[in-house]
Amino acid sequence: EVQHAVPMLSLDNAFADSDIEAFNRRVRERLGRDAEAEPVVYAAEPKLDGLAVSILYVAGVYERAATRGDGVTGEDVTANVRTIRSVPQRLRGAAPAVIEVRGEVFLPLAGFDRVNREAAERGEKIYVNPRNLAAGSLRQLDARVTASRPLDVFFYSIGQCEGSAPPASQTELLARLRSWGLRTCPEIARVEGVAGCLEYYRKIGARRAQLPYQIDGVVYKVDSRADQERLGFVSRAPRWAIAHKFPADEELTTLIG
Ligand code: I6G
Repeated sequence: EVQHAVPMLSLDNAFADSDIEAFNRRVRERLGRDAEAEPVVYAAEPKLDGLAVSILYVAGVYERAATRGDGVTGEDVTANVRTIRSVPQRLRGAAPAVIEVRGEVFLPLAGFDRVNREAAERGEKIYVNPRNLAAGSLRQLDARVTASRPLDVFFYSIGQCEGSAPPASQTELLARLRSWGLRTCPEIARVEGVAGCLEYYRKIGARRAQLPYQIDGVVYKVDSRADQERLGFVSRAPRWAIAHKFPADEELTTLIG
């Protein structure tokens, strides 16, 4: 077990456009920003269907990795996450003395197909979806099995941070993560107001089937960290972010018997 020094929160979910309109209205009211002339700027990115992890670097060196668990206590997955090729053993440049970076571990679709094909050839059980395979891979007792799975990771936030002032916005945070050699999602965009959020949702939704990984929605975060701090949190979710989910996939099937 690992106690998270800074809790790993969850996000509130939204399904309808009207939920996003209500979210944006609450944000504007709390920030006292009523004027249409001054839309709230959001950082938008796809919500990957993977597993949230938190990785601790001390003096820039990989120290420990944990799953989200219940947000307060996670599971130690240090040996397994170390085998993911896009997780650096050492951060580039001037990393803070202590930094916890958080993101989503996932299995790209091409890797999922390959692992399942090989499992089928050996007569082993196949996995229902990439998320299950990613979760199973992180829980392996033998890290060599994890290493054989083509896992990847995109980072999107930080937890504990000592020895450096936090960035002034989500956009700057993502740029800083990249400067340390950590991968972020290439689809990230800065959008304005509810119209910008909904346009982003439609564009990503239209490309969903072509993306090389599974996503189940998009996330909008108030970009300014000062505004995030003014908005704060309710129970275990930030008031300054929301997950806009896609409807569940539907397929037709023929009933044979
Ligand atoms: O579950 C999440 C998925 C994606 C997140 C998240 C995210 O950002 C792109 N960000 C935060 C701050 C949290 N959960 C709590």
